[in-house]
Amino acid sequence: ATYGVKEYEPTYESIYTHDSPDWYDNAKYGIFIHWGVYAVPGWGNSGDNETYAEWYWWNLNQGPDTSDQTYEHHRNTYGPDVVYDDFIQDFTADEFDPKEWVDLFADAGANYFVQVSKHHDGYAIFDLPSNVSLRTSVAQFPHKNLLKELFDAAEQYQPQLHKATYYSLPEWFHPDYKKYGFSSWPGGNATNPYTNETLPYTGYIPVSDYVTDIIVPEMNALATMGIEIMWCDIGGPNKTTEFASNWFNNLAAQNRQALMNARCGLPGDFDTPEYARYSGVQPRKWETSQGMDPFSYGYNRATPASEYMNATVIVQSLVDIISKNGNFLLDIGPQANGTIIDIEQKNLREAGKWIKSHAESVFNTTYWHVTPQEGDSVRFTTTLDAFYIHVLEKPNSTLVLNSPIPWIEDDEVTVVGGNMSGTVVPSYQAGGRAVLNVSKEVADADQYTWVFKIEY
Ligand code: FUL
Repeated sequence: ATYGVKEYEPTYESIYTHDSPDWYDNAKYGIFIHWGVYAVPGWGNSGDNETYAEWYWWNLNQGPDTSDQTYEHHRNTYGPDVVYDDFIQDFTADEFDPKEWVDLFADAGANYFVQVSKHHDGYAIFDLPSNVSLRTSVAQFPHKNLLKELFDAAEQYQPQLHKATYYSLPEWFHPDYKKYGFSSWPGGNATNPYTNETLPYTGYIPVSDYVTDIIVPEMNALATMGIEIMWCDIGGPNKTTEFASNWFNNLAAQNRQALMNARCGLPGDFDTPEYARYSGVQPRKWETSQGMDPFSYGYNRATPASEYMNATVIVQSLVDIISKNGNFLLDIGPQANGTIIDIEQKNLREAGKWIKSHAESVFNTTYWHVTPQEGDSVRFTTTLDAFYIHVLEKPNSTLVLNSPIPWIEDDEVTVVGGNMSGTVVPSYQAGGRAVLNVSKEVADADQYTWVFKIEY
C-alpha cells in the first residue's frame, strides 16, 4: 500500500489519523517470543505460585520476605555473589537457528511474530548507537544482532509472515530512568539483594533525558529494521505524543505504516489483555497474549512439559478469540542457547496442521455479531461468501445449536477440513434452532474443533 508522506504533530488528534494496516485483522494468529538474559536462570516458581520467569531480576530483588521464592532459589542455585548481569555471559545463543524458528512459525500456521527486543532488564537483542546504550547483545556477549538474524531469516516467508517487536519503554534499573517520571517503577541503580551493595549496570551510557535519548532512538532503530507492529510495554505518562509522532514521521518518511498496541501511552490500534480474554464480541480490535507455559512468557525450567498448552487448547482458543474480534498472540520462551523446547515445537506443529486445513474459516474472516450463549461450545466466523460454525467438542449425530441460523434453510451445509472436507451435512431449522445431522464418519474425521460451512 502507499500511505503517502504525512507530517504528524505531537498531539493525540494528529497521531490518531495514522492508517492502521489492514493485514493485522486478517492475520489472526501470531507467535510471541520472550527471549533474553532472563532465559539463563529461566525460573519463576511452579504450580499455583508461578510468576513470570522474565521477571527474575525484579523478583530476586524483592528479598526473602515474599511468597515468591526467587531470592532463595538464586542463593541455593548460584550463591549470593552471582548477580543478574553475570548471566549475560551465559546467554550463549549458540544453538540459535533463526531459520528453524521461522520454519516453526510457518508450520504453526502463524502469520506474524512479535519478538521481545528489550524487556524490563534493559538488555536489547539488536544494535544501538553507542551514545544510546551498550547494553545489547551486539556490544556485550554473545556479540550478535539476534533480532536482525531472525528478521533476515523471515525474509523467506515474505510477505506472509509479518515481523514485529515487543519493546519495554522503562528499564527497572536504568540509572537515568527515574527522570522519566513513571511513578510505579521508581528507578535507580540495582543492588545485590544479599549484600545491598550497588551494582554497575552493564553497558550503561549516561543520558540526560530518558525519553529523548533512549526511547526515541531505540524505537527509531526498530522502525529502521522494518517492524510492522510497535508492541510497547508499560507506556508511561511522559512525552508520549512527542516520541509517538516522531516515530510515525520516521515511518512516513519510509512510506510505511505500522500498528501500535495500546501500551505505548496512547490508545493505539488494539487492546492487549494478558492471560485473559473477553467473553463476548468487542467492537474495538483486541489481541490476547499468553505463554504456552501456564503462567510465564519467558522460559521457566520449573514447569513440567505436561503443563504446556496442547494442540486442543491452542486451536480452541484461537477459534474462540477470533469469533470475538480478537487476535491470538501465543508466546514461547526459548532457552538461553536458542533452542525452543520440544513440547512447544510439537504442540505448535500439531495445532498448525489443523489451522492450515481449516484456514478458510479462520483467516480473513470476521466475527458474527451474535455471541453464543454462555457454555455453548460453538463459535461463528463469517466472510462475504460464507458463514462458519465451529464446534468445540465432538458433535453428536444430532447437533442442535442454540442460535437460529436462518440461512440453513436454503443453503447447503458442508464440512470444512479433515478427511471428510466438502461432505454435505443434512441440516434444517426447528423451533428457532439450527440442527445438523452429523454422521459418525464426519465426527470421526476431525479433532480439536469441527467446522461446518454455509455458502451464501
Ligand atoms: C507485561 C510484562 O511485564 C510481562 O513480562 C510480559 O512481557 C507481558 C507481555 O507484558 O507487561
